[in-house]
Amino acid sequence: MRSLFSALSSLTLLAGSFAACAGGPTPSVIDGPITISTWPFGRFANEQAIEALQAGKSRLDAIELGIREIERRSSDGSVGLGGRPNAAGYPQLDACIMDGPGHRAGSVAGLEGIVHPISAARLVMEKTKHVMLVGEGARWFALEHGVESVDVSPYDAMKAAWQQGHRPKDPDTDGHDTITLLARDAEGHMAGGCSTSGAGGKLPGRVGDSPILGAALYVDDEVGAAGATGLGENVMRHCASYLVVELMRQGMHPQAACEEAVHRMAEKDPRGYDLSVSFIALDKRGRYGAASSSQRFPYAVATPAGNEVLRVEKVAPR
Ligand code: SD4
Repeated sequence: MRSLFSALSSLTLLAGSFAACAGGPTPSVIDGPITISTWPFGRFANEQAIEALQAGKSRLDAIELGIREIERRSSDGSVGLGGRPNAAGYPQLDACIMDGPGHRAGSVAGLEGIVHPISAARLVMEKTKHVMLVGEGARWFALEHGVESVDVSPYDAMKAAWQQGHRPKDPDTDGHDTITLLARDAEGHMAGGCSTSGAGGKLPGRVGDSPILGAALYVDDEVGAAGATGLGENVMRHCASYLVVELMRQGMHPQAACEEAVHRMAEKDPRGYDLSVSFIALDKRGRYGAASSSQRFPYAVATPAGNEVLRVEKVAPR
């Protein structure tokens, strides 16, 4: 039984990689766990997540463990405390998590000095009657619940210097690389999460798309899940992940839904396709896809049979 599943999963991954290279849709997928995540480093998140699902852990554990791995590595430069600092020189982190069954969600924004924002977001979902906490309140809540933290007193000096006009000369407003991770468990239920230090050089207090449900992440247990990475200001104005999921609800393959979302956004925006947004999507049947407005976009897909980085070319204007 297991070997049949593995064989079919391999075929699925092979087909997926062919389809992603060719820009065409992936075929139907058999039952079983599958995870998909943004950027090449997403494979490290997938590794943790798929292992967790195979070990019988919950889909939320899989999402949290997968994203914690990227927050822990903090090496790609825009997730976790090692991520890109804001214009005042210190990191403010955003994260969210969403579970298909029960349509539950939790989110944190502008979080300072917390090592694992995704864990704080999950705690908001599971321990409060709220969906989103921001800034000092979010930090206090995370500390109260024992989420690993660092001293933020050095941030005060940075904030003070910034208020006095000593600003970093060249904020990196272009740098970004958020982790968004989507999963379907062996029972066919969906979950997702997202974590970032946000766009480099953002103004202190700026909140991007990553902690906003419907923007950088949306999960509907009847349909599937979608997530985003890229310039949050563009993603959030279009409720883009919600749009991708709704397009899948109307019958579109995840690949087609991601591409259609890019077209819709570009056709409304004076900047056209120069939006710096990328999407991943996974439907209830295990089919997946990705699309990007303005660059070749790598993403990672894993099943128990394998974990690989696929690439899609940027969407061509229609
Ligand atoms: C933001 N969407 O804060 C995030 C950044 C990002 O890939 O996704 N980078 O705008």
